Amino acid sequence: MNREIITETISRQLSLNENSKILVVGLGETGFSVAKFLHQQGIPFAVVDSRDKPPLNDAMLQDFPDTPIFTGGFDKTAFEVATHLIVSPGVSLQEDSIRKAILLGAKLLSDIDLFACATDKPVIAITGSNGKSTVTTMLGAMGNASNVVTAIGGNLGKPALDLLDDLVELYVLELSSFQLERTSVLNANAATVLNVTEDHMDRHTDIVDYAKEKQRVFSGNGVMVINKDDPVVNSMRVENRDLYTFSVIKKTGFHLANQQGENWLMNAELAMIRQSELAVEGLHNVANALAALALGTAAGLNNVAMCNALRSFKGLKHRMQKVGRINGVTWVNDSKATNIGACVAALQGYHNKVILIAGGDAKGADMKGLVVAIEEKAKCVVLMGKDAGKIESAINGCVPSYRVENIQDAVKQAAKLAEDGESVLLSPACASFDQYKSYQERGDKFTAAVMELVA
Ligand code: UMA
Ligand code: ADP
Repeated sequence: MNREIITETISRQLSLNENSKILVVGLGETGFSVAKFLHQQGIPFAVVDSRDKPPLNDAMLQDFPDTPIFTGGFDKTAFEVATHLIVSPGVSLQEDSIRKAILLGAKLLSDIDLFACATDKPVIAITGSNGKSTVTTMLGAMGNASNVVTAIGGNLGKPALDLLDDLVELYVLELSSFQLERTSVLNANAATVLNVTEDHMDRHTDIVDYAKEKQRVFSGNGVMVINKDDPVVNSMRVENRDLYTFSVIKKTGFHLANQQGENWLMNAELAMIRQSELAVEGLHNVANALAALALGTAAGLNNVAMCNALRSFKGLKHRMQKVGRINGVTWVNDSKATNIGACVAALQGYHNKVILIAGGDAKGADMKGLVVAIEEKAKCVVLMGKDAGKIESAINGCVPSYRVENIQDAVKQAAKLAEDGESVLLSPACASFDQYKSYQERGDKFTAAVMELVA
């Protein structure tokens, strides 16, 4: 889309123009992508970040030396004069300065709103508590295998605005509840909420509020892709909208069926691909593949190409990633399991009992949701991090538990407990931020500690 059309769309849909007083809140990846976009559009803005030295501060000073930047707190005056706030997902909308500015009449926007105004190409939007990155990546591969130039990003990888390119024919966006809660003009051609289980309870009032924000992915009039196995998602259906459903239990649009002794992923009566041909394991990944097939079909992708992409998709790092087999013990890195639902899905994939390493920052979740799966599938648990005690109290001695200081000690402890033929699973059910920069750092340190066992 050319600059004039984008300017006109932004002005019409977001009432945003060169006279607006725009405040970009947050100078991380999102804030910087917004700054680049507004600059390109010739729209002036200021930036604020509560941190003393936000990550993109230097880049901002270098690329946009004339833009006012306020750091080390939320500058009161900057918020008072703002007519529009473009708020990064890491910043809570409950922040005093934001609430006050909105009460004074400032309009709340997100980078996704800007993105939505800046493209007329098809967009697939994916949210859910778990599986977003997996399904987004599957769709990226499916699009490119269908010879459709496909760009993926959002909560995963590049911020949405950095993806904009005239050559792109299909955008696939992973969206978090934080991105969705501040977005109002997205109208994706196809969208899904993969599942809803408790997460981010430190930022949302309760699971109802969290689900409501996720539901915003369906705003507009695109195709809804609904998980029939999740009652919360199933209740999000809207009358008179194009709908695809998927299920790993029931016969519905996209489903799993046994044909002549083999499980097939089906689109109605059409057998698309055998479950055994998927390169990723676990029933949750079958659900992910069905969701991706439904979204891809809604976007008009080619059936053969979609199935070929699924055959080649080996899964992402830090998600049920086999790290190695040492002295007969298999070590698995599922550091991205940052909530209860992901940890339960990981445990459910095992036939034999495992040694589970869990703990970290529970983000306000009630750890009772882990108990049944731990009782059924864990021989014992090794617990670390801020909320280790919360898990210990929840499981109340149903299996033995061991407290450790960090991931290296967890690996040493698990190595003592594991016997030939068993598996050790890092699937923390918690975020990593209490002890590590990210789930990636936690997973990498786990892998390094496992490798040291070989040495
Ligand atoms: N922060 C402050 N003060 C500020 C601004 C931010 O303290 O003024 C803190 C936030 O509380 C947060 C951190 O800085 O702890 C980063 O916040 P940000 O909004 O600047 O983050 P970005 O760098 O823009 O990254 C965001 C997403 N991060 C979050 O939602 C926390 C990234 O998702 C996303 O990839 C990126 O935008 C591009 O779209 C990461 C994430 O952890 C992977 N997402 C959460 C998740 O998946 O569970 C939702
Ligand atoms: P997200 O982007 O939503 O965090 P990922 O694909 O990165 O999702 O996976 C995060 C965690 O959730 C991993 O531990 C993974 O094994 C698990 N997971 C993936 N898909 C599902 C699903 N459909 N249901 C439950 N857990 C899942």
